[in-house]
Amino acid sequence: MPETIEIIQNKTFLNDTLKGLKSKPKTLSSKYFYNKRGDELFQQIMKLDEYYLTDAEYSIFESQKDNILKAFSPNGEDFNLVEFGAGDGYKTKVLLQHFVSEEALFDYIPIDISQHALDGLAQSLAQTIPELSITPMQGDYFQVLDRLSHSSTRRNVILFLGSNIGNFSFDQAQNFLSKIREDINTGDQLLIGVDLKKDPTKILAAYNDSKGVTAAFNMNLLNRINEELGGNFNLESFQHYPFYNPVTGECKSAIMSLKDQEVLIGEEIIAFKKWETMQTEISKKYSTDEIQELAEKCGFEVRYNLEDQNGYFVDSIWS
Ligand code: AVI
Repeated sequence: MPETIEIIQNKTFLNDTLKGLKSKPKTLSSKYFYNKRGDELFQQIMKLDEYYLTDAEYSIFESQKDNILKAFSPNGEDFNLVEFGAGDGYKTKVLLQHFVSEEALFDYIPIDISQHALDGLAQSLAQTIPELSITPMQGDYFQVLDRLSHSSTRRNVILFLGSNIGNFSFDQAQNFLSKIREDINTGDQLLIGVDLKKDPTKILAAYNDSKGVTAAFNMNLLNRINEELGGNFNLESFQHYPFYNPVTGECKSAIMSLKDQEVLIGEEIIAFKKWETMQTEISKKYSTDEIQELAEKCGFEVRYNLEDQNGYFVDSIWS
């Protein structure tokens, strides 16, 4: 990465961090989870038994891949399959493999801010599904979507998987989805993976696994501040603390101070009271009625809700 870009990114990280830690209650932004170590830990989380979300969505794709293709292309029409934040494509490959074997006419367009992530995905897909037509696009989701909507005559089908929508509050989700609605054309569709409200014990276990991987993922944010912003957080004096509110469906992850203490970040001193928290992430769960409400508020119509056999997760197809 060129040095000037790195300096600007560090400055934004520093400004966001200090702003969050000076607000009441204290917050840290979850977008900074994903450095190299954070990516590795998230990969491990997705393989945990307690983190049921990945398996649930995978099983929906396995069992409904044919119905999904029919929903996207009822009469064999060609389309762009546009994925927001494709990651390693583990679940998407189930659909891609099926669509290719059915000789569907589509181009797979993964969008990601990280060129590195896109290169890795393209390489692995070239090996596993060599017949796939793939056009990775690096950049901001909305800029790329806007470009596609104006330059391509094909219908766009957008994938936003893995309960990524849950990392927004309801209002933020509404803004994000309304922006998608503004950028797409009539006939385009959206498939969105949403984690459903369920037994609170099940949800909490997913964010407080017995191996402590999620705790390490959350606390890695403090390591990152130490390493990149000259912080001196002592990780022993803080604790991962997730909590779930079944009324709002919000599972929030926080980091709690275990004593009165002061932490240095660059040249700033931040004071913590014993038991004080920094909220780091929101992972919101929805009921199917709330999904309906969200879709309608953003100008979409829910066409299908595809659930896994346990009723944990839904892939909702909107037009
Ligand atoms: C990426 N996102 C949907 C995950 C979630 O479930 O909110 C991130 C995560 N945080 C802790 N575990 C997983």
